[in-house]
Amino acid sequence: MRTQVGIVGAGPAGLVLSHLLHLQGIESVVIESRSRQYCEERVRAGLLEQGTVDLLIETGVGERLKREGLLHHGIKLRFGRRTHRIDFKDLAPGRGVTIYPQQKVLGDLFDARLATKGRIVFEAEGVTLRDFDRSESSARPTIEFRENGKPSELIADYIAGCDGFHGVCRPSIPHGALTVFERIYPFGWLGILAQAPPSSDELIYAYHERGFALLTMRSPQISRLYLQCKPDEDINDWPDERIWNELHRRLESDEGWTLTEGPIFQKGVTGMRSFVVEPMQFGKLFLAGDAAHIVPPTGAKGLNLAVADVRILARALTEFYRSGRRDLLAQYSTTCLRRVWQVQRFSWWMTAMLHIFDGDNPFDRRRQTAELDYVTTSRAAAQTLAENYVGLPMS
Ligand code: FAS
Ligand code: PHB
Repeated sequence: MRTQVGIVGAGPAGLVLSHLLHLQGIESVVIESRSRQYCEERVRAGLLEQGTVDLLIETGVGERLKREGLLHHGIKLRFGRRTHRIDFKDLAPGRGVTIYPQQKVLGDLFDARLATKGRIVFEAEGVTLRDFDRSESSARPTIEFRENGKPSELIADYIAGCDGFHGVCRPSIPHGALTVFERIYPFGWLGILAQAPPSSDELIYAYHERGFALLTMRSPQISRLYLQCKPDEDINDWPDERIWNELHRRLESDEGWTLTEGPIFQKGVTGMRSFVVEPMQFGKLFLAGDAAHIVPPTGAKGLNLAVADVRILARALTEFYRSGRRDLLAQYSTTCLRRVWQVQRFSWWMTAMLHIFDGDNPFDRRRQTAELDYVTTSRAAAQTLAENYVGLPMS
């Protein structure tokens, strides 16, 4: 097969890129190792920044998002059994966040790509890359894979590595050509989906001596809740009753608020890390999304950062095919990394402010409480949180 842009991975990064390129008349083929059903059933992010929502709506894949997305103009911080609201209408006018599951974002994009005869190879096996590491025009970047057991290859002008943290694209880059920046947190998140109407109209981030807790949602009928846990926590040690007991304790308040329980139909544990590789490109291979960087989910930035990367990559590829300009392609990594580090800073800050770190002394607890007190009483501090949370303006 021959195409202009070969994309590895049908997550938010790969599908948004393929969609944006299509709108510019640029051909792409997406190579995905899983089935469509698996991709659409994988429970991941649920919160979209204003910029992500605007892009999906502007580019014609926002109909269901407009109908079903839950627009929020604030979040709540809970500590010391009291709740404090961060008001986006006041602190980041015109910008909010929207609760809309990642699975549905992918579903909308799959529908759009396939409706316009977009080529997506599902269940591709043994994906490997070659000849991407030379920038000469003679280079023939190639993605090799097996489709239905049959060896196949896709030759492209450029390859976009959108295959997530555990993909093959980043490891395909010669060792030493990339610099890795990483911080692994001494805790994880135990997340549940429950058939229970959300007990709050906005997200509640709770700081508690027993550990962090987050109340979020997927719809007016489905709650999503997270608990700070050990990084290697065994989910079998958490029967539903224990999960609800712990959530009640960590989300406790003196404001006459109660948490509504319901049947838990999904639960899992995810580890937490901050991770960045530099540069985000090598020869004719461009890394985007989780393939290049991971943020702890406390700031709800993972999916949004993936979309921000491919917005920049699509613009650079469009300029190349339109005018032969290569400068935007050459600047791709530098342009992305500015936002990546801003988002890394915010996600680390939210994580450090709201989680209990093992072995930290009482000084840290007082410091964290003082930080929460400052963020919820200083307009300047609250505005900093708000503008980062709704999403920094796109470059
Ligand atoms: P993705 O990982 O989404 O997509 C990569 C795609 O590449 C996948 O479809 C994969 O199957 C495919 N692939 C992998 N290897 C391949 C290979 N060798 N060949 C071909 N295809 C290959 N973010 C939040 O903001 N809030 C959350 O609550 C949240 N929860 C998360 C929970 C989990 C368990 C994880 C892992 C992430 C979570 N995230 C969350 C972050 C998440 O949303 C990611 O940032 C987002 O999916 C990144 O999108 P992509 O870069 O497209 O990578
Ligand atoms: C989610 O809805 O899954 C979610 C929301 C906010 C976060 C993390 C996850 O910070």
